[in-house]
Amino acid sequence: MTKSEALFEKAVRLIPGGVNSPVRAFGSVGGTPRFIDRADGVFMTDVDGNRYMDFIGSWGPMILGHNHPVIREAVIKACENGLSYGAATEREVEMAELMTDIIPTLDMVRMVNSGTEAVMSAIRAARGYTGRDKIVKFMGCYHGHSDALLVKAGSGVMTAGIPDSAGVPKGCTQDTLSAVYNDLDSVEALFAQYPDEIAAVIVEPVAANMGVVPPAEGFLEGLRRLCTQHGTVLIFDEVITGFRLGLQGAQGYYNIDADLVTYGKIIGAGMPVGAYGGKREIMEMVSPVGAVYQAGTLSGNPVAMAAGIAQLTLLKQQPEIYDRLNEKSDAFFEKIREEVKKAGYSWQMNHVGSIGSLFFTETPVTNYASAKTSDTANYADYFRYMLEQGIHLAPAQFEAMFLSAAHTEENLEYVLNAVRGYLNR
Ligand code: HOZ
Repeated sequence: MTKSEALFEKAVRLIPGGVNSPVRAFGSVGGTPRFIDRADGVFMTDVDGNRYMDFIGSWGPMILGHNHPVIREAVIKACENGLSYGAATEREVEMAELMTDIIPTLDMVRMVNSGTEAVMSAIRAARGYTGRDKIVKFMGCYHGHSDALLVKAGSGVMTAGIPDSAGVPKGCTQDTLSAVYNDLDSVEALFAQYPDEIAAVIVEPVAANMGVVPPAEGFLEGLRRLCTQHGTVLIFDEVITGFRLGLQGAQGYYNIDADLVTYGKIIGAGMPVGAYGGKREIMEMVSPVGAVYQAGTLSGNPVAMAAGIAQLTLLKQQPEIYDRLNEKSDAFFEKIREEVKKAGYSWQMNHVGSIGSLFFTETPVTNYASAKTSDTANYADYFRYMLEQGIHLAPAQFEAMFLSAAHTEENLEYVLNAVRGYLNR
């Protein structure tokens, strides 16, 4: 028995499913999750000493690779001054200044501890601002595990095939309306049905929790137009795309301004951090200025801020990192597409910037319904093959593959060879 197997056996007795987040359990791909001991650059090493080239990247934040020396040093230095005060710090102001400088639509920003928290707080702010209750979300988009958003959600919920989570009272989701991603008509229909009732439309500008699904041309522009027309707050959930598609995230990449934006782990360089921010008149609804209550002892934690500031500063100083990363990723994903085609398959390779997903379906994947046509057993087979080659992909079809600035051409060539190997077995 390997150490990972022994740990998993023990873990399932102590932790639901043996994991602290469902997707880690390998439930849809089979086998035992690898218990990771350490990570450096593009490699993760498990407790048995096996090394894997990592394409999870902690679900996004490791855009510079694991254990980056600048971030590590910033964290160690911050730890020397204590771990948490529950009081205001200079670093929080520095972080807010950094983010609002980089992102033109952020007049103000509030730190929280995760993407889930960021989203539920942004929605509360939008509801407080508009005095309306209803929100529109898109099927297959995932905005964390808060009650109101677990309606036809992506990520682990989609992998588990659960349309709505148990334990969520009906009252919590009665104001959550579902639309079809990339289908403006479905959004227009909801506005027609509930004129003057919709507080917010929340969207992952690039859906990355039903696998990667890019926005169709005009989709995000259409959402912007409809929200402006109806006095509705447009929320971009940039937990995955923020500081990943470019310094200004999807807003910059697609040149669309949202009213509120939510961020997650990438702004903490992997530490538990999230944030929401946007227009001053909405953010000034948040307490202690306004009547929308939201709080947190660990929000703006000094160590987490040190990590995030180090990562964002580095990215701000070297924006060319994004050009190189996006170019390299584009070429890599296109080569996978070519290999798949050459091998005689019609599978779909979706990608934007440094995130991508291979879907095992002939149907173009543009929304929740088409993503679900992917043969997940085939994905599981592919995942296991790649793991045997020392390549750690996301252990579920409906997640993204994340590339980082640390992945070299040589690393990617190794992966392409493995893909070829899989296709020609
Ligand atoms: N899709 C999730 C990240 N956005 C996967 C990570 C998790 O749930 O643990």
